[in-house]
Amino acid sequence: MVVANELQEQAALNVREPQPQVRRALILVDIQNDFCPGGSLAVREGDQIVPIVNELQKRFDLIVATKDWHPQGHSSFETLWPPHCVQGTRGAEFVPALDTSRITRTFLKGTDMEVDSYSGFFDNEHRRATGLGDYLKAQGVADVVIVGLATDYCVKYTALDALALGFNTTVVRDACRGVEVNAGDTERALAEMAEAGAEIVESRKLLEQR
Ligand code: VGL
Ligand code: ZN
Repeated sequence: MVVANELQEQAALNVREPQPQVRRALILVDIQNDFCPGGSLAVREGDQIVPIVNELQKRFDLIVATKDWHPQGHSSFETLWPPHCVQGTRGAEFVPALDTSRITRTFLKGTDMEVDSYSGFFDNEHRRATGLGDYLKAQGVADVVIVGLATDYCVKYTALDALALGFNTTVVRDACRGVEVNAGDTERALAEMAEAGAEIVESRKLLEQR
């Protein structure tokens, strides 16, 4: 039968389709002006990760980024945080020193007025996906390496969701900094990520590999 033959041919073609080669991705979490010294929600030494992140990027074939991207008057500004990363403002832009030339996709989060989004994958109520998970899976990614701001919020929740989605997850400790609303939050966040299955490494370990 013509139709069946066509289906078989189609199936055979699909089998021969090249699989995506990229297996490992670097995720840059919220490396934005407002999270760096001088910004409205400044993370101490937030800017110091940038040279390390730029060096790490050279070791990756696939680099993606997230941006905290809030509408004006976002609900989190009334409760937890000062206004920050408002869409279209300078504070929401990537830090100028960050090499952005090889970022293939940027995923925006925190765009819903009422629901915040710390993770780069889902909002805090896990109602909406940003598309990051599907994108990485479509690229054949199995391993993710996470860097950025802030260790105790967006890096942490991005790492926990990455693990839940089945990615082998590494967090580069010295390529992240925490907000430390309470002293010790950063260390506790690292312990929590490790407990959930993330590997916590120093950048040196990745930069030494050839
Ligand atoms: C973040 C607090 C509020 C972060 C974002 O990127 O870690 N923290 N919005
Ligand atoms: Zn935010």
